[in-house]
Amino acid sequence: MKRTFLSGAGLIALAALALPAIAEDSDPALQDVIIVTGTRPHTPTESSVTPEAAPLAGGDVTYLTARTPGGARIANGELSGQMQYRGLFGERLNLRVDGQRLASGGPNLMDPAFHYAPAPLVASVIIDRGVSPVSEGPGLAGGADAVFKRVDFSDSAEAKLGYDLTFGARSVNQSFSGGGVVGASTDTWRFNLLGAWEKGDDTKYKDGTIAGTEFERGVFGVSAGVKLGEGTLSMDLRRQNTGPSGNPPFPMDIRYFDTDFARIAYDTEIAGIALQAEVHYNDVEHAMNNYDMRPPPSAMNMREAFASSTTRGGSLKAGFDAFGGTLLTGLDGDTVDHNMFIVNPMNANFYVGAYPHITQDRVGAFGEWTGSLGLFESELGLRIDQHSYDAGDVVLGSALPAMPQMLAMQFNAADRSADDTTADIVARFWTPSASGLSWRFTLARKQNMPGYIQRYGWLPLNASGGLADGNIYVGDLNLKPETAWIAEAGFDYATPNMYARPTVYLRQIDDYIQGVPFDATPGVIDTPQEMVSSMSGDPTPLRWANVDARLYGFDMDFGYDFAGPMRIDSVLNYVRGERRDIDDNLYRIAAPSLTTGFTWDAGDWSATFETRAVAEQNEVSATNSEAKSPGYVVLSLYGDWQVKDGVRLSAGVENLLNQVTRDHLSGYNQNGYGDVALGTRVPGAGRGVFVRLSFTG
Ligand SMILES: [Cu+2]
Repeated sequence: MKRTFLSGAGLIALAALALPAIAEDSDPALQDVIIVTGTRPHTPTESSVTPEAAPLAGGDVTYLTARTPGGARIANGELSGQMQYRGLFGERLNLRVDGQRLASGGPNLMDPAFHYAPAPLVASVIIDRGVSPVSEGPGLAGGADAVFKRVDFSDSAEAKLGYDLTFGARSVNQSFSGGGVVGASTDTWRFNLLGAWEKGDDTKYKDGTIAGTEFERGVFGVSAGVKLGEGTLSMDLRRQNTGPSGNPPFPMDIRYFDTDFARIAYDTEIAGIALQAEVHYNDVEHAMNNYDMRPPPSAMNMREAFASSTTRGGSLKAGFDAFGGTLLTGLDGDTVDHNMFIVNPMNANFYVGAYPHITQDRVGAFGEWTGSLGLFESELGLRIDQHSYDAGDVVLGSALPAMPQMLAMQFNAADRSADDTTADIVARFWTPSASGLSWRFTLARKQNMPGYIQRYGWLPLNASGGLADGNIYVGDLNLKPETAWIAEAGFDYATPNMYARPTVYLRQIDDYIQGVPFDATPGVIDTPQEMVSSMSGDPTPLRWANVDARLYGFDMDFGYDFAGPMRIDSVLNYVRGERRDIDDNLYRIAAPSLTTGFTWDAGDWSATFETRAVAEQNEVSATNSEAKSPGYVVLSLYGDWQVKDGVRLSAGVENLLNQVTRDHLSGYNQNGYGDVALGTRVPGAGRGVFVRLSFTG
């Protein structure tokens, strides 16, 4: 198996502390741990997964991150999966696509960050264990970076071709995916093209077809770098076109996303100070509707929504030796513009400026020190961000009734601009590995700004940043930032034939933003908002509010390599989310799960029998009218063959027994086509085979 170690700035020191047996040793047994569980114990502060490491479950890398300790997948569509990490998801996680932060375009996160990281392009996903370092930007707790494949600088002056391509197919939805990078490099320049194409039909399961699971996505771009004197200049350009792709748990499906990415960075070193300057840009254009991929409603109720977002950002970082360690300092910031309007294609007078040119500006500064403190290695970080935000004027068409017209007038008359300051403090400690054992402790205070949906939702709408709970929501201009107080402890233990990495954690979140009953008399239609919401089919809308919450849990991965070719690898997850201000649970929290792979490893080929057992979830949110879900067990069989140097074949059967699974995080079906009853949880894929072929050179 090809192994690429990615070490970002400041991580070189950490890499030296990585568990030697697993991270650097070439013992094939332990190396293959990665193949089965999809996890690669990396450093005390990070772990990573590679797309090659797991069955081909789909093009969405959130299928992959769901296989890691603390991970789960919020399934809002084949290309709209959100990573959940230790109970948090959506914009609370600090997600990066090839190092770049971005604002999603869809008000229901139909394009969550990893929508822009198609599996054929991804070299690995690096997960910040527990909490993200402050140097990677704000975020309420953890985060992850989907690192793209690249033809990197070589160590010779002679130009050399390079490629890393992956092709896959699955029978369960007749899907094809293919792509990767092709390019050339020397020790002073590098250049590669990148591209991917994925297309699939509706997914089948035991009882028929799951409507609205078809998808289509293409990406193309370039990545280049050149060494100039003491520095390196690099550039990435990319366009992604997502075609019609379904979202069964939402009231609409994707018609398209047309999204551009650009990034230019310069790295250098002056007088012992490592410097990086970077600017980035991304622009999302999106359309979705409620009639192309599902039974069309009456002409009066046909809707198409157009959304866009533009992010412009940059950062300047400096790293140098200080106080017996390394200090990384920096300034960063971005400005985001969101716009969304809704039309009725059958009525030219129906126009709603639902989120009118909302701007979110941020400027931040941070310092992050890494070094030894007594028995511990440590990372101590502080960041301060200054935020300002505003919204434009709502414009409404004449077809809209009096109530929305009145709400729009109130919104336009209100003061919509304000400022906030957030402060993040992170302290991570770990002991150098001794006899394979390394202890880890984290204490942090992290803050997160309210999203634009939560703040500026003047019109009662079924838009919630992807919660897909069926509720209509109303925003609040006076929301405060969320504040999480985090404590985590665990250890990494590895010997030549076993490993275990357990973690316990507690996250106390003040001012957690979630829906609450609109007023003291829910169901009594005595406000314009409830009237509008009721006309849209929900007489009991929710209002975004600051509440108090707590998340806690336990997760671990562990494995044992028996004498001979047998090996076992497991991932165990348990997380609880509850309200502290009232007796209720948090919404859409993953059920406890245990995934175990039994692997026969014969050197250049291996075969794995995998069981995934998921418990029922009874700890549901009454506020969000969340339904309980039953437990399930899925069996899979897959294998991996290193055909020859640079050619690798994987194949397998998913869901061997063709079970009907209804995962707690899969969302309630709103698509009237197909065989899944409306309002029931969207089932997982039925039995199917997959093949995947990889070429590297
Ligand atoms: Cu959308």
